[in-house]
Amino acid sequence: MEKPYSPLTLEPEVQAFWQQHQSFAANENTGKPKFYCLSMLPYPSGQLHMGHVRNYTIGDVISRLQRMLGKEVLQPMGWDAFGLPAENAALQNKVAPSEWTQKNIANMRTQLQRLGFAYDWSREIATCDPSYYRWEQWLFVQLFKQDLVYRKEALVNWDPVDHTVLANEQVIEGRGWRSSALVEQKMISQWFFKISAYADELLQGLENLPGWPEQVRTMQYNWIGRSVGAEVHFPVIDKDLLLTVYTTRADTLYGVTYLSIAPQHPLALQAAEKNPAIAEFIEHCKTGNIAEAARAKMEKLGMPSGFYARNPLTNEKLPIWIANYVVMDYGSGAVMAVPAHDERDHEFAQKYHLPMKEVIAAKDHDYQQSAYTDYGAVINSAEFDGLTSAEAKSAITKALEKLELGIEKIQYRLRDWGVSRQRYWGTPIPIIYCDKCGAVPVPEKDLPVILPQNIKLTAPNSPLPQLSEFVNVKCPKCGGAGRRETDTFDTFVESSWYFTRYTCPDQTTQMLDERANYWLPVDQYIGGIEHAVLHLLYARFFYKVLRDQGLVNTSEPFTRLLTQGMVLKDGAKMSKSKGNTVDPQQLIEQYGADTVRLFMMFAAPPEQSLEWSDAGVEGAHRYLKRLWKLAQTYLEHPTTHALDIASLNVEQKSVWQQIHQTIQKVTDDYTRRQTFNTAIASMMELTNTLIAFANQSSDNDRALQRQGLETLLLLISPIAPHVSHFLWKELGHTSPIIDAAWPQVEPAALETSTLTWIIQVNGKMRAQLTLSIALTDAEIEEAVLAQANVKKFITDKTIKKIIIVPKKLVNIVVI
Ligand code: ANZ
Ligand code: ZN
Repeated sequence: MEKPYSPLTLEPEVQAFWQQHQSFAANENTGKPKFYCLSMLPYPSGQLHMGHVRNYTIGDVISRLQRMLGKEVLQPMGWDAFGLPAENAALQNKVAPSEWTQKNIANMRTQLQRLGFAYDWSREIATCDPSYYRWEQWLFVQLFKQDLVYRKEALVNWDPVDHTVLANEQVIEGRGWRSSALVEQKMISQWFFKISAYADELLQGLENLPGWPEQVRTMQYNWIGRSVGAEVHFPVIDKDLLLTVYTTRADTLYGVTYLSIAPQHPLALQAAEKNPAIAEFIEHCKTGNIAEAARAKMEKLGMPSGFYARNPLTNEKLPIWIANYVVMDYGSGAVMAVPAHDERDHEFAQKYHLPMKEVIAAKDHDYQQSAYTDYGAVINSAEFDGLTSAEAKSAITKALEKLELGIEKIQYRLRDWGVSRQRYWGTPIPIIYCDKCGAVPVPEKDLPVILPQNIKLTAPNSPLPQLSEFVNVKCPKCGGAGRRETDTFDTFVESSWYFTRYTCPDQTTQMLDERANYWLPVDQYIGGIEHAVLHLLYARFFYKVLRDQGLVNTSEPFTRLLTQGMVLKDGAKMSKSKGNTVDPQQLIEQYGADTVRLFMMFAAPPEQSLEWSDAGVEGAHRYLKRLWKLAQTYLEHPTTHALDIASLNVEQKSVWQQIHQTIQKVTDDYTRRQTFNTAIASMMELTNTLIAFANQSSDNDRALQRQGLETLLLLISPIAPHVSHFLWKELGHTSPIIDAAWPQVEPAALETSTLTWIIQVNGKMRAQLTLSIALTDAEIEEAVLAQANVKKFITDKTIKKIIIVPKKLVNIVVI
């Protein structure tokens, strides 16, 4: 009786074997080349979703493949465990965030283990663990000493009803998510990482990342947003004061018709002192989301400040407006407005009936209708007329420099990274405030600053400021009364360096040790495209910071990046909010992990979106059953006979050839192309061939059958590791398939069995002849001389010599 394929009993057995043998513990001392394969760590929401399953299956396939290719592989897993959902759940379910998080981690760990991912679980990290975040606090203190972190006032979203700061995602259409109150912008003191100090290097480094998708590099390039422009100083009339603007279009200086400043600009605040209407307007500008994307869509609003300035070159008198579209934290918070050539200025000027002046020639363009934003020939600009935009930019900047009223300036869109969050569930910022000493970093010996645990949240704001035993501490410098910082870090801080800590998670005396330099950089990183900018940029920044602290000795953390596509159902992204999710757990319980993994890899190439299909899952399952049956059929009459290649007949030879063609194709698809779906398709074809060939009975037939079956198991084992482990053992192997070497192509098998020769007589082609490759030179000559057309040209002639150009051509020289 044939054994049925029962993944639900087989898979846990295989997993127990791996666990018992610590099969995936990574070791620094094997002498093998290393391969660090990393998937982005999940937020422990409680349940894995299909997006996770896809991401982690891709990573696992690559890891297992690299192991078989002879590498020592590190594939770790951990938890991005701080963050807002734990606080929301705590409020709703009256359970401490720590408890909720730990429970979710336990649940998701079980799910990952049930999928058979080859993680080194001994290196698991949870970012909410003090043994992890203490090193983040330690690094912050080092950076504090080196002036790479600083404190300044910055805007936050403030909910005036709940009396709490809101994250951008908690502001829904300008209102607080719980209170529905109109959100206000509030200035509070916050901590910043000086990422701008690395802007140029972050930009340059993008050139050296050929293993990254072009799209991601472009997004980072734009995000860093290097622009070369000029600072221009406009003398303010009746004041001993210059209003400085930043412009990328110095060529349009003669087209400036007004100036606009941000509502938070010092000049605006000055105007407000004497004018209640202005004060009210500035107050009004404080509502709404602080997020730049949300603000860009807002209606343009403005008010004249009552101040005027002069154009530094023309002396023209220009009104200074306060405008909501000017942001305080870019450039100098002031803009020289050129409505004829800038869209925002155009919209504003139309609304407030401000003049427009055309200074770039545009054919067939009505600048009253819309701004002409292209470059061109300069007009209406005195001695600069006729220059191109590029020429005018530099000529006008030079003229300004002479007057000391302007200077060329490089500006980055990238802002310093504000990391203070007024939330409970995060890493405490290790700072103590003292009236005498100011902000004092917590001494290293007092780290970690542990977040108070088991706090039940009763209100949406952080309980930390109310915890007097947490807040009231001595100043580390003077011993006087101090107050602990009660803000916590943005959770992006934890995810900016977690991948370095996997290399030495048990290290208790330093952040990283020499193992970091053994494993890093990550050879292959896999994650969602939604992290193209923030996470991947912050991680690159942190890595350079770690390098400059002497903790790692390379400059880029991720050599190769794969951004997996979305999982769709009926064309829409699978998501809870759309109610179109498929639960991975349920599928595993029905079909087993191998089926789910195979479906994921077969349905689409990893970078493309994957359309969910129940039929596709069924198909994957059916394939594994066919593979199973093929093995069982072979096992009815197994053999130890070695394949005798010399005696293969035509049919056997073609099977042998297909086995090796499949190895070649699958290897290329797995490694170079990373198209696992086409690899699987060719394995399926080979399976069909072997099934058709299954009932042969000679020793050589069965030896060939065995080679085919073993090859299939090896090739599919990174994708379906359980069934291949099981069958490999049934075939009689004593060491597990994970330790087997990747199959090698036999070049002889790829050679076709015949060759087509060109036959010449005295250098003229007279025939083509297809012959077996097994023929000797003498046999080839014999066959050539017997060919009818050749015969015609050599009768009555004397053969002087016969030249054989191997595998190509035979030339008969006659006289
Ligand atoms: C005059 C001008 C004329 C501009 C024109 C554009 C087109 P990038 O390229 O992103 O660096 N700007 C400067 N500071 C600003 C602020 N704080 N808030 C809002 N806008 C600001 O953008 C630089 C351009 O953005 C600058 O060049 C300035 O407008 C505006 F035909 O100056 B421009
Ligand atoms: Zn002090």
